[in-house]
Amino acid sequence: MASSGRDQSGRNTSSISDKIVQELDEAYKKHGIPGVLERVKGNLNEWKSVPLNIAITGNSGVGKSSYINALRGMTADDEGAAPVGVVETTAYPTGYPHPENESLLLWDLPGVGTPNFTRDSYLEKIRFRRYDFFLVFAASRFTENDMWLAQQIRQAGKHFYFIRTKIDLDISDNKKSHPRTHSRDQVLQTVRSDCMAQLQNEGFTNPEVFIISNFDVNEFDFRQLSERLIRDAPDIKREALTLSSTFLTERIIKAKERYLKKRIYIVSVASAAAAAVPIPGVGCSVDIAVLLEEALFYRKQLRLDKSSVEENATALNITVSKLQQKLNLQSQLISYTVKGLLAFFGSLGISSVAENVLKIALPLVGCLIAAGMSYRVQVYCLKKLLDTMINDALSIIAEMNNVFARNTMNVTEDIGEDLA
Ligand SMILES: Nc1nc2c(ncn2[C@@H]2O[C@H](COP(=O)(O)OP(=O)(O)O)[C@@H](O)[C@H]2O)c(=O)[nH]1
Ligand SMILES: [Mg+2]
Repeated sequence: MASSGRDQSGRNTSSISDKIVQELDEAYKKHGIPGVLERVKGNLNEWKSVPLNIAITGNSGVGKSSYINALRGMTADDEGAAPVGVVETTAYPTGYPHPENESLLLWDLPGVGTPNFTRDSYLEKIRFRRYDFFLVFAASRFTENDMWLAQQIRQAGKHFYFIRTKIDLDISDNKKSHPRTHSRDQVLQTVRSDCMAQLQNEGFTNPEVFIISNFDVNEFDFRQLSERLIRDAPDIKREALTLSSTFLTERIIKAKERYLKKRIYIVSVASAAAAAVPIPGVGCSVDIAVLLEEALFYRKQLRLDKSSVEENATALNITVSKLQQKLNLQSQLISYTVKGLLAFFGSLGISSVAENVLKIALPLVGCLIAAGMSYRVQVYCLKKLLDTMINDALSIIAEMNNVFARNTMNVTEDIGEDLA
C-alpha cells in the first residue's frame, strides 16, 4: 500500500499513488527492473503529453507575435521566431511550440475583422474549440471586435484575459511630456483604470486586465499573467502549465515545488531498483545517473542553470559573482556531475538522521523492498537538494521584486492562494 501523509496546510502529500504502485508492480512482473525504469520514465514525462493551446488574438500591430517570442525567450531575429512587424503578418493561425514543452502551443491568430477573418467566420476559422485560454491583446483601447470576441468566449464558458501591451511607450511618452511631474506609477494607474472603465462600460463586470511590455518581461504584469493562467487551468492541465513555465514568481516556484516533490518518490523507486553506486559514508547505494538527471531537471525548472542565472544577473545589472555574493546561493556551490552530486549527498549527514526523518514506507514488490534503505535515503537526498534550490529560486525572485517594484494595484492581491 502506498503511504500517505499531510503537510502543515493539511494537503495530501501522498508519497506515491496506489495507481502508480500498481503500474510499477505490473511493469516489474512483466519486464523486471528494466520495465520498472521504463514505466517510471514514462510517468515522469506524462506532463509533456497534455495538450495545451493558448489563443493570442487582437488587431494587427498590438504585439501578439512579440509576446509569443518573449514567452519563448526569443527575439524576432531568432530562427523559428514569430515574424514581427507593423504590417499584418498573421495570415492564418500559427501554433508556436513552447521551448520546454512541445504540447504547449502558443497560437498567433489574425485579429477579428481582417478581410479573411470576418466575424461570421472567425470562430470556425480559428478552430475556436481548440483553445484552453484566450488572450485578447490591444496596444491602446480595446476595439469593438475585441469586445465581440470576448463576449463569444465568455458565452462559451472559456477563460479569457485582456492584455494591454506597450506600456513602456506610455511611460516614456509621459516622461517626455511631463518632465517635472512624471510618475511611472501614475501612468500605470491611469492606463489600468482607463482599460477597466472601458471594459466595464461594455458589460464586463470584473475584467481581468494585464498590462505588459514585451520588452520588459521582469516588469509590470508580465509574470503575473503566467501565474494567472496556471491558477485558472483545470487540474489535469495545471501541472503541465506549471512545469512549462520559464517565468517564475513566488507562487509559480511553490507550485513547481509541489510537482517536483511528487516526482521524488517515483524517481527514488527507479533509482533504488537499479541501485549501483554507494554514497560515501552512508553505506547504501543509489543509481546516481537517475538522480543526476533529476537534479538537472530541478535546476532547469527553477532557473538555476548557468545561463538563467546569468540572465537574471544581467537583468539586475550586476555580475554573477556579485549576485552570488549577495544572495549566497547554495545551489551554485554544487557541481552537477556524478562526483559533485555524490559529494553533496555525502555531506548531508544522512546515516544518523535518515531513519528518523523518513517515515515513508516503500511500497512495492519484493525486490524493491530489499532496496528500501536506498529508497529512503534517496527521497531524503532529493528533498534536501530540492529545498536548496527552492530557497535559491525564492531569493532571486525576492531580489527581482525589490529591484523591479511593480505597481500591483488589484491584479494579484485577489489571487491570494497557492497555485497547486
Ligand atoms: N514599445 C513596444 N513595442 C512593442 C511591444 N510589443 C510589440 N511592439 C512593437 O510593435 C510592432 C508590432 O508588433 P507585433 O508583435 O508584430 O504585433 P502583432 O501584429 O500583434 O503580432 C513591432 O514593431 C514591435 O516591435 C511592446 O510591448 N512595447
Ligand atoms: Mg503578428
